[in-house]
Amino acid sequence: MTELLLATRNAGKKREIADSLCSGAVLLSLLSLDEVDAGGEVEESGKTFAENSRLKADFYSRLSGLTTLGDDSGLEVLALGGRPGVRSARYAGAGASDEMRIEKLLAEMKDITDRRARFVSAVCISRNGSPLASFIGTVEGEILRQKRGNGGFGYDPLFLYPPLGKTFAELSLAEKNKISHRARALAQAREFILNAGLG
Ligand code: ITT
Repeated sequence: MTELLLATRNAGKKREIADSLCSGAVLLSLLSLDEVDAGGEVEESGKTFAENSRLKADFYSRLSGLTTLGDDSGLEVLALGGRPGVRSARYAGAGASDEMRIEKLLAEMKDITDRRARFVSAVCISRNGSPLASFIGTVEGEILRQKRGNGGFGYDPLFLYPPLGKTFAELSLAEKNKISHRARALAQAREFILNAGLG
C-alpha cells in the first residue's frame, strides 16, 4: 500500500484529511509528522495559501523521502480585506489558542455589519522536494457574533454556513467533509491520487 505523509501538526486537519482521502477506491497508508521523524520544521514564509502548502509538502517530502500532502488554509473576512488569511494560525500571536483567536476576531469585528467570509484550503502533493499537483477549495459563509457548537476546530464555532443554517462546529465530521473548503480541495486530490496510481 502506498504511504502518504500528512505534513501537518494540526489534529483537526489530520482527522478531516484522513476521513476525506481514505474512502472508496483510494488505498493509502497515512502517516503523520508525529510518526515520521522528519527532522526539521518548515518556515511558512509564503504570501499565499498555495505557496505555503507547497513549502510544507516540498520540505517534508524531501526530509522524509515519502510522498507528502501539505494543507495550508485559513479564514478570509471580506470587510477585513481578506485577513486573517495566511496568518490565520498566527492571528493572535505565537502560542495563542483557538479561543484567543476567536475572541480577537469578535473584538475586531464588533462594529462591522458586513459579516461575509470564506475558508480557503490549498493542498499540495510533493515527492522528493518537488510538487506533483496542487489544488484549491473554498467555502463561503458568515461570521457570527458569538460561538455556536463544539465540533471541528479553529474558527469553526464562528463560521455560519447559510445553506444549512449551522456553524461548521455544529456539523459532524462527515457533514463538514461534504462541503468544506478542505473537502473540496481533497476531492480533487483524491481524483489525482487515483488517476496517478498513487493509491
Ligand atoms: P499545520 O501548519 O501544521 O498544518 P496550522 O494550524 O498551523 O497547522 P495553517 O498554517 O494552515 O495550519 O493555519 C490554518 C489555521 O486556519 C488553523 O490553525 C485555523 O485557525 C484556521 N483554519 C483552517 N482550516 C480551518 C477549518 O476547517 N476550520 C476552522 N479553522 C480553520
